[in-house]
Amino acid sequence: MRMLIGASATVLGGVVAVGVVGTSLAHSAPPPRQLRASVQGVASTPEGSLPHAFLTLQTWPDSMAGPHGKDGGAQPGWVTYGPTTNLSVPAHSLVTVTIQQYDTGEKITNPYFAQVHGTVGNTMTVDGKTVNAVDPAHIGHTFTLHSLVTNQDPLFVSVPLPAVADDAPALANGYPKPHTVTFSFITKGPGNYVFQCEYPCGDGYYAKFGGPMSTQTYMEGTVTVTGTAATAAAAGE
Ligand SMILES: [Cu+2]
Repeated sequence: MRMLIGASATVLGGVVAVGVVGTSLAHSAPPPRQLRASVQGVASTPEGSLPHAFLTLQTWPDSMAGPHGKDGGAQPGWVTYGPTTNLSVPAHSLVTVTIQQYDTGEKITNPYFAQVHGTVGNTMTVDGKTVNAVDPAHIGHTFTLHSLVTNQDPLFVSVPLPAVADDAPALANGYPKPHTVTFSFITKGPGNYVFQCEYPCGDGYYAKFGGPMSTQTYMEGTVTVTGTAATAAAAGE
């Protein structure tokens, strides 16, 4: 969203068909290193006592931070997830995700994605406050995790990441103070899943769903649910 919004955005905003869950995923080489959720003890959950795994991610307004290298790699102007989009979490576990959201934003096309879905309690926290939705007029990105069409256990989690104010001052790292979003979800069996952003943040591309929105390692990535709760707990991960 750091790139300027063109006049076309106003025109497109009202007419763009949304709901790109299931979109084909473009690939960009090479694949980044994998970030494995770290298991720290057990948590009591609505589904009983489960291993508790933690992940921390960021959403950046450009690619100068994150997985693409200090120079931003091939597309330094593209928005991106970080520190990688290749994620691994244990099966049959409670996974708590923290996302530091550094980007500005605007109105989300599909207000469904301004709501929290699929987390424990269908809530998340934003800067410490528990909510089940955020203002659809100020969305930076979403974290939307879903299954592919396979016979593995279904998993769907979607949380909105509120926009940072346009006039928020930059800190020493060149970025504004982020919003911190946390949420937890419970994994089922092992499988291969994908996540992507459902806020059209691909400025300069068709319907703003191209470019970083349709390229893995930017606004799309993979989530591998691995092993069983027993092995994850035994390994102390
Ligand atoms: Cu996005």
